[in-house]
Amino acid sequence: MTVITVPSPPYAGQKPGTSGLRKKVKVFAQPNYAENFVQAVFDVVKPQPGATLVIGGDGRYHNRTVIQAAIRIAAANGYGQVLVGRGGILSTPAASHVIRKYGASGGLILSASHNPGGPDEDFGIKYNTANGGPAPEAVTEAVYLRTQTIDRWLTVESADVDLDACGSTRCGDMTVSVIDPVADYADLMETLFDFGTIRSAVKGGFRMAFDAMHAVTGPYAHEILEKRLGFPAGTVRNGVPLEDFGGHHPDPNMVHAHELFETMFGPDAPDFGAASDGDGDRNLIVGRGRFVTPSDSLAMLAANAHLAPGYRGGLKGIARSMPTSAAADRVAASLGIPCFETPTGWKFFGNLLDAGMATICGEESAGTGSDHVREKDGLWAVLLWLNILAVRKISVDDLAREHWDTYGRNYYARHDYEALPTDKADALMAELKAALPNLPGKAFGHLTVAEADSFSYLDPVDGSTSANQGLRVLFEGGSRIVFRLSGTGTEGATLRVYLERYEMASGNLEQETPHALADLIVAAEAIAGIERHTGRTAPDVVT
Ligand code: VG1
Ligand code: CO
Repeated sequence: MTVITVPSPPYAGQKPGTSGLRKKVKVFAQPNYAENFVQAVFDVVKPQPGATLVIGGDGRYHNRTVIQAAIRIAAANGYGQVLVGRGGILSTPAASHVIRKYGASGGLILSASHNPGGPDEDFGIKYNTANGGPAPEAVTEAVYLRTQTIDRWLTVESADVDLDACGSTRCGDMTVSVIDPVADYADLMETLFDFGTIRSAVKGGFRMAFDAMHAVTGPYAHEILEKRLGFPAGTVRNGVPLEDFGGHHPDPNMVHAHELFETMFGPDAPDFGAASDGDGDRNLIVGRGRFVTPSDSLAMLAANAHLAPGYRGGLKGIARSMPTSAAADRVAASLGIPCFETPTGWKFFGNLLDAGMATICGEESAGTGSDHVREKDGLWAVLLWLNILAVRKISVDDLAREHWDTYGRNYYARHDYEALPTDKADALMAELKAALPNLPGKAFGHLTVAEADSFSYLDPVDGSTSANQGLRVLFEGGSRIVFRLSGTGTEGATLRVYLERYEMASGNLEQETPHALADLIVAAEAIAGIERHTGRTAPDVVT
């Protein structure tokens, strides 16, 4: 095998964000851009000769081009085997499972998740380590440093691999195996959930609608929901992955999955509605006439997980990202298990899961998962919901009400201000950070600030610290506002404002969320001066 060295100057700005490197396709398509990044990853992780690498993506535009390049670069860097999903497809959780199942040293996941796709839209590359999880900060930081000094990438002379047929072929001295992207993952789901009981519910007339949003979960949902669980054909909507997701944002929320919402709030709503995002790691849960916030979903799943075979032994702990509501904390307290609060991004759950300290994790951004893989997992959450509903024979709405009657209700919303000029967003955050020490004791309407800080996380497993993970304003009585800048956007800055208000079980559990949060919305403006800094008077997206 002749290794070819391609000279290549570094590119600025190849800094992985919350979940890998995300840029416009036009940026990634520049000569050497993706190659430099992939080579920088290999330079940092230094694969053992003969190691296995998993490659897969969400099927978006540019996926196949980067996969072909990455295969050749892997061969030149001494990998012994690449496992790649047929069609270049692997959902993020499926990739995590494949890495673990086949003992790979790591994997490349090509995705920009919920961001739109197509020639003028977004692309992304993320490296996952041998545990199947996103590389921790120490690795992503080292990769970034490497991209700044890189001066070459390695490749081999080899024809493109036929990605559309399962089977093995050679690239240099390396074996490339094109694998069924769905089978391993679907089999794993059967070990965790009671498919028999769900099938019986379906036979008994239980109906659902699943919106795959023309993204990666289509083939997984067809196989699992329609084939293995017996839901009728047509249960899965928009089930064919498209390179541009049909021109939509594959983001499962009220804004981008509005058709599903219309179905679920309409006259002929089925029992259960769900959707997933571009790369299959997020989930949207909506019952007939009842939207379940992701924070509530985490709490409700944790409270009922023991009803599924994979979790019959109970949970070791729960972990949630800091901006996620405290609903799960109350469940953990009642189960007598620990609850961990981590920074935003799934990579921070990896150590807790590996150490057996947490079983279930979740984020307010529609991410839920468990220790079965090391990524959040959209269809997993859908199946756990189905398993619980099938066992309990209860509607989503009744389950939610029962939960709030027991634990109280955390009214919650996230307001996103997108595509802000970066300097304005930075100025807002800097000014707010400087003002935090003066906030305690101040009143905003009848909300009084109890504490205010910049969230810093001390990882209890490896002792590492991650500072500047969001600005928190905590009010007396348990209400809270969090301010943070997104680390996944590709255009300017996105300000996220997270609003949470706790209402005890004996309180008013029947309010509309915007009404329940009205005081907090006013306080957020008074505290941060969003309009003064950005000129914006309302968020672009409310989830
Ligand atoms: C967002 C979410 C975060 C999630 C991340 C990756 O990050 O807020 O909770 O882990 O996306 O999810 P940010 O930095 O933009 O707030 V995904 O489905 O895009 O891989
Ligand atoms: Co995603």
